[in-house]
Amino acid sequence: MNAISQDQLLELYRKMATIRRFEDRLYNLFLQGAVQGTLHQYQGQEAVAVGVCSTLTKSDLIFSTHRPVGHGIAKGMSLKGIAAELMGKKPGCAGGKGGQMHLTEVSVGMMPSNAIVGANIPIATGAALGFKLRDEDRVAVSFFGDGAANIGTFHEGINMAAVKDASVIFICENNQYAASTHISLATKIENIADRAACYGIPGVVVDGMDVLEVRSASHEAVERARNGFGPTLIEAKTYRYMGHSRGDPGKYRSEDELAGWRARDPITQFREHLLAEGIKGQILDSIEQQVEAEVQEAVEFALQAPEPDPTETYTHVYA
Ligand SMILES: Cc1ncc(C[n+]2csc(CCOP(=O)(O)OP(=O)(O)O)c2C)c(N)n1
Ligand SMILES: [Mg+2]
Repeated sequence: MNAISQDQLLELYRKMATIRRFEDRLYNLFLQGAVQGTLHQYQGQEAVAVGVCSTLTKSDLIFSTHRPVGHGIAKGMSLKGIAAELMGKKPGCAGGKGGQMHLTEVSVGMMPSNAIVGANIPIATGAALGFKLRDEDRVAVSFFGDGAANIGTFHEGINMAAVKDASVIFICENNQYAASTHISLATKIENIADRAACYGIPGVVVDGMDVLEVRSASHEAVERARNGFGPTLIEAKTYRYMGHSRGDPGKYRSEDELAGWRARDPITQFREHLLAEGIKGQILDSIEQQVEAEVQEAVEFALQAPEPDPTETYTHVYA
């Protein structure tokens, strides 16, 4: 892919650091009772959202899941809007009525995230078919998990996109588990990306802990899609550090397994890469301080924000 500037490298670092810091903070806020509902956290998977979204423009659309915070931040959502949404507050991105699984900011291309596993795959395909009909130079990205790859919509959505050469990129974040079920109990093949062959499209496996590798594969897929050659299925091998949702202590996996993945942490690894490239540690430290301040500001904003007005209970309800 084309060369990457130092500013772009630092932006990848900033985005990954923001997701990590924000998610860690949300965990504490949840324990303090400030977050409404549950939390599905993204720590460990940052390189996937950031690598992919760094290859998109603002007008490209992403379709996320029950684990959308990292995707939203990577696509440019306001931290204040996310924080307030998770706390059920009025200035939240969905008016405080959607909660953690329903993040959206259409103006930056973050379509409403969908908690029904696999559901966004045909929806992203539909969006891309819409771009084609309107002759728009845009791509749609569907993020989904390894569990979603065994849902019928995976087959229907990808097959339709392939047949129509729709400008959509399918990103399977294989974090090894669907809730407590290890992938080996649900999927007989080694690589989900191999299924791409059934649809006649490219399938690529990437190291989901390496932001530059994800970015490079995504760049190629986006170029292909923009030039009318249709979809690509990218499988990013990754890991979630936290339990599936906040009530899950993750007893179904070993400490050793977790430690092995943490040793390949996407942010630590990338920091080492940047230092080796000659970028000064102070620059990275100062980015982390800025990130900390930005997260703090968003959290304070959300804590102090008003709750939705009870008279709005039935607005945005369609029946
Ligand atoms: C159709 C459907 N079935 C079951 C669920 C309950 N559920 C929520 S998340 C999840 C696991 C999803 O695993 P995966 O697709 O690998 O995503 P991950 O949680 O690992 O990000 C399940 C079974 C659901 N939300 N939707
Ligand atoms: Mg999974």
